Amino acid sequence: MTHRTTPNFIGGRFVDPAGGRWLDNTNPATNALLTKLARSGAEDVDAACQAAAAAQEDWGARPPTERADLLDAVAQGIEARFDEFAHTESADQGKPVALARAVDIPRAVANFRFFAGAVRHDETGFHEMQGHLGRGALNYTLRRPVGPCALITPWNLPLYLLTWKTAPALAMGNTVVAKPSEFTPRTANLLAEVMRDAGIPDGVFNVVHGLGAEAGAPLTAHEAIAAVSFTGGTATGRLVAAAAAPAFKKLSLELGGKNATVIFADADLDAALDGATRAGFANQGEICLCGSRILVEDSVYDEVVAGLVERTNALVVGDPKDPTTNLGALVSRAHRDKVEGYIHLAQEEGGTVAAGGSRPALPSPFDNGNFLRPTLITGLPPTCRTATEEIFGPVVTVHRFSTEEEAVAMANGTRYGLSASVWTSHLQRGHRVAAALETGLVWVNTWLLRDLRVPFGGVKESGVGREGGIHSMEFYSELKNVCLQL
Ligand code: NAD
Ligand code: 6OD
Repeated sequence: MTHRTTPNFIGGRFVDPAGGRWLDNTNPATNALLTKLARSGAEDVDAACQAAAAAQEDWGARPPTERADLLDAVAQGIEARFDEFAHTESADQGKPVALARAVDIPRAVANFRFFAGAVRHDETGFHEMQGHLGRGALNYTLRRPVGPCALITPWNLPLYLLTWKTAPALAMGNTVVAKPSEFTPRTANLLAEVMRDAGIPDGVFNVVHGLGAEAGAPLTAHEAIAAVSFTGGTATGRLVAAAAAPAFKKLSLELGGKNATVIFADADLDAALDGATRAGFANQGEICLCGSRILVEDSVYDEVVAGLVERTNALVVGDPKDPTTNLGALVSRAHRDKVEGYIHLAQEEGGTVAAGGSRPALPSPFDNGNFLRPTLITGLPPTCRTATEEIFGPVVTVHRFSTEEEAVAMANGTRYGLSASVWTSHLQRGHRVAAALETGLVWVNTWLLRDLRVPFGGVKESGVGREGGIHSMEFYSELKNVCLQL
């Protein structure tokens, strides 16, 4: 049987990798071969960067309204192929099609519409200087593109995160070379088709596929690249930062997390239980914002654990195409092995598996997929490895606290600082705890409620910089102040 290939997209054309090498790409739900993926190297990266550099001047000089109209056309193009995008994303990643339909693909559309609107309404600064001896000055600020941007993205929310970077980069007049995750490459190529059909000029959007070390590393280091926006693991982020720093490239890093869900006794417990379960297991727990540590106040601990066990056991794991499925497959066998390793480690560290803990029994062909039941672990010290290292799968630990101070100290007790959610009906406490948490994002009585205008990013080892709204626009542009003596 021959398989379709997933080539690179360079200068407006789909092209095979220069070295003629391909990677097998499989469906996580069955491990059947999906596609042969371009295994690119420095030569392909160079071609993509040259194409981006050649297109930069024209794209950057176009009026923002023209770029915005094209971004709206891209949004429309994704909508026109909505089902194809949703099914492709699910087959690549393992997530339920229903989740791709509800979250990933609508968010990709929203990313283009949002940044089209944002660039149409963009304003820059004006500072009048009162005259000295009657001679004043006017300062006004121009916004200019940065130049070709490298956008490197992970496998958990492939199109969602690729478009979260691509839309503002293009809106601000930059050309792009994207390096999607080698595990989830195909929606990037669908996006390339949509870009081409929408009339995005050749060379403005390029995609190079392949392994991080072979394609991502030369891309980050390429001399034509002026800015690097990376989302992925903290260890990879360190390599990307080291490669970008010597050339003083602009750098945005969105990295790992080990986020706390903090439940106080005064919370609406039904809402908190629903929220904590969703935060723990959405997208198989493969979201950097997932609440993988649930901290519960002493007096309601038993009730909360019972509620969590009931809700966790009720989640359906299996065929991603079945609309009743809550959790699909983990992205790869290796990743499932890693996540299972943490379940074993948790037991060695003294934890008790209160729900899940094993693979589900599924019919063929899903018996060959990378499935794992959603798992709750109790009885672990909050400082142990299972409770402080990023697992990035459907494994959640539950811990008890007795005071607000203890809850905050526990929540802050990891090297990460991406997000948290706090569940309480005490208004003052909600604000107080939100202010004390060492994270870039805090949700109170909700989780993953996103407004695309707000700053998004982490502190500590969860990242550097902010994306979203004006923060993305600032990252993907350079400000130039002009001071005019009157
Ligand atoms: P990863 O770091 O392994 O890979 C991310 C991307 O980087 C991939 O495209 C990969 O090919 C590429 N890459 C790998 N080595 C590289 C190198 N040396 N130079 C340049 N590029 C390289 O991450 P992953 O396993 O795909 O994703 C999971 C991780 O991403 C988790 O840690 C998760 O928390 C994190 N993540 C963070 C956010 C956020 O917004 N903070 C969002 C999603 C995922
Ligand atoms: O919602 C977003 O904008 C965003 N960047 C989410 C990242 C999720 C990480 O897995």
